[in-house]
Amino acid sequence: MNELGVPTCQNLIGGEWVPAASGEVFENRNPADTGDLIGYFAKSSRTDAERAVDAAARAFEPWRLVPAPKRAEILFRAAQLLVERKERLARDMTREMGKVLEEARGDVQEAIDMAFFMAGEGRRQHGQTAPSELRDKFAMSIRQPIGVCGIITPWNFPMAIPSWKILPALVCGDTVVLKPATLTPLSAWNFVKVLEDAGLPPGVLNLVTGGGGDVGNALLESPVVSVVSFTGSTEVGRTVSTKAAPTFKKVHLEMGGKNIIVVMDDADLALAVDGCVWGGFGTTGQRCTAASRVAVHRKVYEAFVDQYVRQVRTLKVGDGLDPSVQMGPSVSRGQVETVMHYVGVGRAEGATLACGGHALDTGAYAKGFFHEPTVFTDVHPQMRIAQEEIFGPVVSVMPFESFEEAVAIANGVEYGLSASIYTRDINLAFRAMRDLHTGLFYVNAPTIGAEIHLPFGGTKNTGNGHREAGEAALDVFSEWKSIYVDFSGRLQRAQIDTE
Ligand code: UN1
Repeated sequence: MNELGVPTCQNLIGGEWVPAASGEVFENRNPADTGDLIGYFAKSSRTDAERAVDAAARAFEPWRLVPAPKRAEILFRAAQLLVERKERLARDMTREMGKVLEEARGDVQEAIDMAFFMAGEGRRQHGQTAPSELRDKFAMSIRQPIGVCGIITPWNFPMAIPSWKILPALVCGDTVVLKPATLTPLSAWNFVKVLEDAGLPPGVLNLVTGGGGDVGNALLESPVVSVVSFTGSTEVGRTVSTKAAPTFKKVHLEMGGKNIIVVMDDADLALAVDGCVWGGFGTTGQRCTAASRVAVHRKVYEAFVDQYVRQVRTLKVGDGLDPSVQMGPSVSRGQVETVMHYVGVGRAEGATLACGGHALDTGAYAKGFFHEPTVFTDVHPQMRIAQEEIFGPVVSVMPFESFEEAVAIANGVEYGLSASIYTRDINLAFRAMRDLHTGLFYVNAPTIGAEIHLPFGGTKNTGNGHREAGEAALDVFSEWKSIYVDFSGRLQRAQIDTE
């Protein structure tokens, strides 16, 4: 804490809170008011990352031998501490990331849910037993921990996403080095502190704050790190994949989205409008799952657009700590500039700017990264605003004539995270469930709001085949071992001896 009450938050390496080896720090500022300096964080380098990897490697042997139900007891305690600290952690999150307080509480709640769920896995982590093809022989499979996990997390869910990755790793018996997004180190720090206070042994979880170029690369290139789990853009994901390839580590990637809500002509229109507003502008559109595309049946297109735009115009933009505000700032200047850039692209492509379209930078907005909620209508599915992930408060609305055309539009992007249909026709709903090429699908609900106990992830350029959350997360953080026990007392040869 300096004389102005601004704290300095350090790395956690091998159970010690330490500054960066270089002694350097970076600032964390509030995106709603850049005059608000939240704290200084360790600006780490490769040296710090390597020390953290060493600490995690040393902690692995004793940790993997702790019985899983005992490891889980620490997770249960962490869940309880998160419940106790929820309000403070949510306020810290809104202050550093900008999402409205109600949503920041939801983000902490997601970490709480994951802590209880993964603690439960301490007494499950079920394997299989199977009959052997030979007499007097037993066959089974068990999950084994893998080793050191390098975890690289984004700023949009600054506590939920670290929890999705760290908690399954810990319950599986792995040790962790966490590199959180440079824009949101405080929520990561708060989460790591909870786990330390819950009694995690030194070195089992290490925190190294700083840039991806230094810290991230050290994790990706380290031969000691066995698993890398990354959430972020498809572009960075490709680099992660390439850098991790020479050491054959397991790589779990969770990347971009261009999610769609399909509104059929028989939909409950008011319900669909509510869903599209929440799906498109919740978290200021900064969710991988955001409904950045809306396709509407021509028969109800005009009525939908009219109600949708009217409702979007009423959204109150401002500081997420103000309870009357519905949409906070973008997380950074770079992010709001991306939004402004795409508004220009949409105009140039000939889409109709139905509302919004401007950055907000006067009066109460002057010191933050605010932008109006923006809707483009009459968008063609091939336009860049309908193809590329913007990660901001911009939604593209497109008309279609038939269900088949809607499916083609929905699938006609490089991403495959989430999709939704609003319809009362059960047959269409089931066809859409089957035919839309995404990892998440909703009926009569928006594309956001996945719950933690089902697999989370996407197809195509959204992911690389893995899933996080739910039991599926265990597959990322553990390895199968198949075990055969022959109790016949004689040599039996599989595939050869038939008696
Ligand atoms: C993300 O945007 O990266 O399903 C995660 C949802 C949230 C998680 C989003 N539970 O929208």
